[in-house]
Amino acid sequence: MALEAWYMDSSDDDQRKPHRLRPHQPVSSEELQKLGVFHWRLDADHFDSDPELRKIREERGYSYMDIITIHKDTLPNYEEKLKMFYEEHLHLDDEIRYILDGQAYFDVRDKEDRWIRIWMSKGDLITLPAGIYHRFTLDETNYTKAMRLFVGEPVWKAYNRPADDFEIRHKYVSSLQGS
Ligand code: KMT
Ligand code: NI
Repeated sequence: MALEAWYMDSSDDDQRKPHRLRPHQPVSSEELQKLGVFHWRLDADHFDSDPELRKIREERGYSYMDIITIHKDTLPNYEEKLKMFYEEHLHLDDEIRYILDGQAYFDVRDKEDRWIRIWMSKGDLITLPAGIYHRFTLDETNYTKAMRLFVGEPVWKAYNRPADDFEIRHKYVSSLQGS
């Protein structure tokens, strides 16, 4: 199953709304792959015994995992964290998220610095490459449960834009050349 993704409008209306450009401009999985964004569709009802997930984790070295429930009643400092997640930022490592329940949006910048909105729902696993500018928001349902995966000991540190001087950012930008 393909992911649903589209270019965003620039209205500063509620971040939880879809913000589809008019006319709608969808973005394909191939285009996302060129940005280094990869996607799998898995069986979230059986994530704890899913051989496909086990294989991905083994092959890619995702030794660490935890589960975060993003909802006002379960997440400490909910409002503050959501605000943080929606600040445009990058990480020095890949960001790997697997939606176990509910839904949410990940926004990533394309090569021309335009926002692409990726709609993630139950069963979607995504990897965002180290150095890509991105942000996260709940949608209008205001709830998601996500598995966070990481290679080794997790580092959640986010660097808000501008963070152009990091080597990983240079590396990421050069990886886009010619693709
Ligand atoms: C990040 O760094 O963008 C996040 O951790 C997003 C929230 S986790 C579903
Ligand atoms: Ni992030």
